[in-house]
Amino acid sequence: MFIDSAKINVRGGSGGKGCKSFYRDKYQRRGVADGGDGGKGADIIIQADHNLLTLLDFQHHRHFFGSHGGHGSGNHKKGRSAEDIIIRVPLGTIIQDEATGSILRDLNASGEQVIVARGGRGGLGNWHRKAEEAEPGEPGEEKTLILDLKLLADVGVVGFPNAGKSTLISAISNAHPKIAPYPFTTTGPILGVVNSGNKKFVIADIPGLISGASEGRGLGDKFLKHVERTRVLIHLLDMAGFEGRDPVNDYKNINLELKNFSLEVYKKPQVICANKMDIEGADENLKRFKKLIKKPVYPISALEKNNLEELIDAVAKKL
Ligand SMILES: Nc1nc2c(ncn2[C@@H]2O[C@H](COP(=O)(O)OP(=O)(O)OP(=O)(O)O)[C@@H](O)[C@H]2O)c(=O)[nH]1
Ligand SMILES: [Mg+2]
Repeated sequence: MFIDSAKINVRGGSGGKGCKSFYRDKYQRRGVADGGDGGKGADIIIQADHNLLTLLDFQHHRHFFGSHGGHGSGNHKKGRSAEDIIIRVPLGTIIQDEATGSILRDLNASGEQVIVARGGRGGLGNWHRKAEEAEPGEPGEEKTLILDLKLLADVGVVGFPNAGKSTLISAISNAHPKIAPYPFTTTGPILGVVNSGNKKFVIADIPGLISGASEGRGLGDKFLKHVERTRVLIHLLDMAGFEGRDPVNDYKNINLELKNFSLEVYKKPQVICANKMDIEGADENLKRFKKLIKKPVYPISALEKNNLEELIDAVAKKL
């Protein structure tokens, strides 16, 4: 199961209480204030970790409460500071404060950290002249956060269901998504690494799009956000028109859905790829396609692994 968003509740630990205490020996009529300060409460920190791939853990574990700082004690002794809590999330996680809607951070580098809820300051002990009474610790910050994962891939493969996106990804990368002759086989995004000669890039297989995806048809466009941060798109077409579809219309329709989703995605450089060239009739379709669309097209057969090097080269060049 691919979970790409989660909601969590975080609260920093409260600060420890300051201490009220007086030191007195037998010669002193009035004691000397010597109550120490409270320690600081735990911060809640979110850290990006490249070993994680999903936000699945947060389905079960949603509350992260920091422990409070130690209380101060006599003889100027400061309470201990609480240990911070570190929450690990996959690279590419966007953290949003639910109450304000503001994006706290977009974690893109492994190890990058952000404090999402500060622990409270410890209260002052009565040894401070300004604090006649010992103070209580401050409460920690509390927030509800929305975590959203956008995959970080260099290349996204877009196309109609059954165009052969998963077949292509398993032919050129280390990923092996399920392949089947029915639409919407792929129900969540999948990442693969292409490693060919001196060329290396990360490629994302996303579920198929259909006309009306931007209005929620099929699996809708909810997975398209995963291509927002890619740099190049492979626009994969079933050039054989195997299911009675017309590749020229498919090409236009997918572009229309991309445009409805976001202009930025629509404007990304595309490598147009004609798949299923091993099937009869694909050649004629390709001729017609070239005549009408007038853009470079890379003919391949993902199934028979034909011309894949040429495609990888073209993608690497665009990158
Ligand atoms: N003849 C032929 N069949 C292909 C080729 N590429 C894919 N197929 C077949 O097309 C069907 C769909 O392939 P998938 O790779 O699952 O297609 P997809 O685009 O990932 O489909 P969804 O995940 O449903 O969007 C499968 O039966 C594949 O074997 C090709 O180059 N030639
Ligand atoms: Mg697929």
